[in-house]
Amino acid sequence: MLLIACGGGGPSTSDGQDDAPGSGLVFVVNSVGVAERTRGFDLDGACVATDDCVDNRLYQLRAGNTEVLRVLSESADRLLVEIAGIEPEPAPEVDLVSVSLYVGEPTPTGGLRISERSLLEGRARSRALAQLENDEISAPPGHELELVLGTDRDGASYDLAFRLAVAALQARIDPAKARLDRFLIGGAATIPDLATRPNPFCGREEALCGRDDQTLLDLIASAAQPDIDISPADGLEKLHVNQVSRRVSRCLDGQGRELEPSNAAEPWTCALRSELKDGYSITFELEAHRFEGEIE
Ligand SMILES: [Ca+2]
Ligand SMILES: [Ca+2]
Repeated sequence: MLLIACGGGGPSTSDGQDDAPGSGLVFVVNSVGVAERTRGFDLDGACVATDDCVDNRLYQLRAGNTEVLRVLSESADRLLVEIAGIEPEPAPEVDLVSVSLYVGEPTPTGGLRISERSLLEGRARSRALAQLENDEISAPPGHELELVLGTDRDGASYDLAFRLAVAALQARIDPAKARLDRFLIGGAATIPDLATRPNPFCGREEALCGRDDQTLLDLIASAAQPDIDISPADGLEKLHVNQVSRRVSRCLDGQGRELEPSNAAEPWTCALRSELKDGYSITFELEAHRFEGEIE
């Protein structure tokens, strides 16, 4: 007897969306950085020239890649990628799977525990429904993903993380399912998220620090304008940075109307206005290998 049927129909399939965190294939990210300008996804369906549709406006943050790798290697926590819902052989031609991102915290026994901060109601906060076809995993733009590249020195909060809107991903999984390579995660780092994150490079990589108390948005807006018009698509918001204070000094909505700061003495608080929703495209390039230890 070769098969024992379970129930009346064919074998049931899973897209992994309801699987318990840590029960799928877990990989540890061993390399991450911002990708070159031409690598990534077409997030907005628009092209700047023929065959130039990829959106990766923040590619210049590549200048911080060495620092990002240092933070990743020095942190005790691990960035984990889980793929759940892979069907056993013979695999269907197109297999729906779930890709989740977590922070793994070390346990005394050498294993990892999925951080509570990565979970919401028992599931990954950062999760995408993807397709697996010919060893290629892909999820089109449209997800909300948080990519935590490093935890801060006291472990209290993440200081090197990006929350990406309209996010997409792709990766190649080797046939032995031991590695993920050609792995890209792209999306729009939004104004409200960047405006609340301190510039992680201050005190570490001075070329990427305008002043000590600036936010990541202050750094980015001094070199680039948002390029991804997020709902409602009403035109791109604009930010001005004061060259003396090195902080955001004016915010304009998609129609070019000025948004007043909530605190007139702190002009950069205009970037905290709830009307601002647009973002800056960015692509991260990762490599990950299968985690062989225990997930608790
Ligand atoms: Ca595009
Ligand atoms: Ca807009």
